[in-house]
Amino acid sequence: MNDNILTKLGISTLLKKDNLPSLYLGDKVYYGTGKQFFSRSPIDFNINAKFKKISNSKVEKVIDSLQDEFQLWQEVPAPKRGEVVKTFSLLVKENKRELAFLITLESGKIYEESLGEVQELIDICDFAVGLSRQLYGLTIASERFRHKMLEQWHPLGVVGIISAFNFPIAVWAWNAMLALVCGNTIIWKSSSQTTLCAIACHLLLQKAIKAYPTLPQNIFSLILANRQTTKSIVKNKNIKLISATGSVSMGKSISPMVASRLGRVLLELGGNNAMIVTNSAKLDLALRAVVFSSVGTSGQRCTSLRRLFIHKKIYKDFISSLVKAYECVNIGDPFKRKVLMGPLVSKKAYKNMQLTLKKVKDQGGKIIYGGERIKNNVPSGGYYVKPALVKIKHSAKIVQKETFAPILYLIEYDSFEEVLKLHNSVPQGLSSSIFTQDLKESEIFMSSIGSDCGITNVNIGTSGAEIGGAFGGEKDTGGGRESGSDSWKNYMRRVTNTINYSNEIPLSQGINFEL
Ligand code: UN1
Repeated sequence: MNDNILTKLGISTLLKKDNLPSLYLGDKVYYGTGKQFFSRSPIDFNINAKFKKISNSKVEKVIDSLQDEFQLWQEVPAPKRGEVVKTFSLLVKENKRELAFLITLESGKIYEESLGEVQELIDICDFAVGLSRQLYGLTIASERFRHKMLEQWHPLGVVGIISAFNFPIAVWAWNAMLALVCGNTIIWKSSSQTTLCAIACHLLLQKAIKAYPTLPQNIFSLILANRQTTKSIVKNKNIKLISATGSVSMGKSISPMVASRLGRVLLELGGNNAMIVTNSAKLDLALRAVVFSSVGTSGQRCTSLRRLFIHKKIYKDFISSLVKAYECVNIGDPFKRKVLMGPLVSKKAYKNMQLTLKKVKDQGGKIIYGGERIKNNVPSGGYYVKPALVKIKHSAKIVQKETFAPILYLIEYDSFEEVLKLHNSVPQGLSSSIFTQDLKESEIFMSSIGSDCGITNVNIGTSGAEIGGAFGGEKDTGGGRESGSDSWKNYMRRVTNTINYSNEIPLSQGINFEL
């Protein structure tokens, strides 16, 4: 590991006997004393960081103090809160390469994509800074004489953010930067795979708030924890909103816990994203979009392309171009220039991929390219695979499932009506795309009778969304929306006010209630 980078980011000074703190609140750090856990780099399986489990009582205390600090932070004017985000963003810009290094080291995504991820964080900061002057409500016409109705948006309280390994800092920032300008305090449970990324961001954020010594200082905390500790966070009544990114099963397990205490959840769960390549599509563009969407981040984005519907007139030719393109994908050390695909995140991810490919065969599918592990010309220890192309019937059970790996199902279609039905027939509903030059097809695809996903693209791939739009999806994807548009409303509570400036006290609905 590059020690200079850890020193520059202030992480080295925290290392105590090979142990890093598991809990952070503002400037304070707490070392765990329980079971030890490690994070390993997917590149070569070397250990990056070691931690010990922190006690639940410590975590509860931190949440209590976030609750106290919230009382102060909510009163700081929103544009002032935005200034803290602006300062943080400048610090991130200064450390862009260092943060990208940590992302690649801990997630295994290629360095170029990691730079893109840091940029995504910077972009959402810009968005949040602008937003800090635009937290507006409506005024509503009252039915009563000389009455006024209006809506205000107030801060919520402590917000809990659970983030995944594949976007260790950008997806956290989608939530955290909005939650902060909205006046909330934050507890962040980062993926235990990407702990150094999380510590680095926490320390930069801490540096940013320190630049404003008169403002409350302990408004964000970070916890590096296992499942047990996560549960205790999710169940804590002081946390007003839990925003979680991860698998469908994770969402299904935490959602009832939050519901049982009538808290709020914002879920961004799995996708089973599809693209339709019609016979009018510009095939060279479609091909490039398919490759980035299916192979980018080693097929480990929630927006990764998993199902590809190809019109029967172009099916054969398109597939042979696709195989050729896949053959050109350089797989290996994600730090190396020209490498387009790094390793899978873990042995478990590799095993899942192989299990899925076995099921593919059992269910009548045929692997026409890739799927196997590569051991030559790649760092030893990591799980490097060739991305797989699979011919299979859409009715095969395995196609309904999201496997977080580079496996692309190829399905031939004939009629547009038929393909739309197939497209929507899976349990998940995150991202979708169509390549067509036919206006009617693209309009239908985007309409209410078209794709049932939260993200519906025309002539671009399924992955790589910009921060300006609301991000999220329907059905098993969880229904949450994060990032742009009016997603900020998730992090605030709405208040309806009715004001009487008349000399009477009329009741609504014309009710007469004279004494
Ligand atoms: C994710 O994989 O959880 O749209 C998020 C994209 C990225 C974000 C992915 N901007 O692919």
